[in-house]
Amino acid sequence: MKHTISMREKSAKWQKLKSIDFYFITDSGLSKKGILSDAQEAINAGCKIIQYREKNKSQLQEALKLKKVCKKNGAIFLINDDVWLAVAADADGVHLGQEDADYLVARKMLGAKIIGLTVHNAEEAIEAEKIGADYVGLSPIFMTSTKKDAGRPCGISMIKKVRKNTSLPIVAVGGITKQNAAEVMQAGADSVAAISAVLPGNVRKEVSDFIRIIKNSRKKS
Ligand code: TZP
Ligand code: MG
Repeated sequence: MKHTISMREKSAKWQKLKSIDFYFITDSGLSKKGILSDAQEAINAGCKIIQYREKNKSQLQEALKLKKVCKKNGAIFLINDDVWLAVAADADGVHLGQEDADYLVARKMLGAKIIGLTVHNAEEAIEAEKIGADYVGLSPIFMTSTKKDAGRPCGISMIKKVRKNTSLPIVAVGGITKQNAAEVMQAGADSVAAISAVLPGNVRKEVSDFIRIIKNSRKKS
């Protein structure tokens, strides 16, 4: 059953998250020029959201520098996993996996800031909407070697299923490339995130290509 649009969904936050096109996630391991440069290049290409994801080494000083890059350019700045770091850096929000911080505790700490949740199926997406998450990161869509514990690929069919069951913005993640991005969007994703497909290449060019593909696929659907 397709969800009807509620007042909440029409909020500025919802609309902003629905229209972000390409969602950039930092990865210092794959980066050639460093994550600050990567984020700036992604933003220069038109990216409107940056997630700081540095497993085991998230640092306040680096987060603050990244936030400065985002704020200067009007991009949303999120932090992966670490709610305390998000509070300390006054980020725009966090992205949490199913096994990360408790959602309700995070919501208490972050108030109206953005909380995105990783989901793997329609049931988790329905629950994410029920508890008040702002978007879902559906993953992994395809095989990925970037996140070792990403689990089994859920495929294009799961994007369609999740789309039918939630009106939350859907960010598709995991194994996304310029070759499959249009199909992913047409299946019902609102945006895509890709790491290995943009790093360590020419970030500005790769992100710009993705955004063009995403915008074109929106026109067709
Ligand atoms: N979350 C689920 S899969 C993934 C993350 C961060 C890794 C995506 O990397 P890639 O290289 O785009 O498959
Ligand atoms: Mg996590």
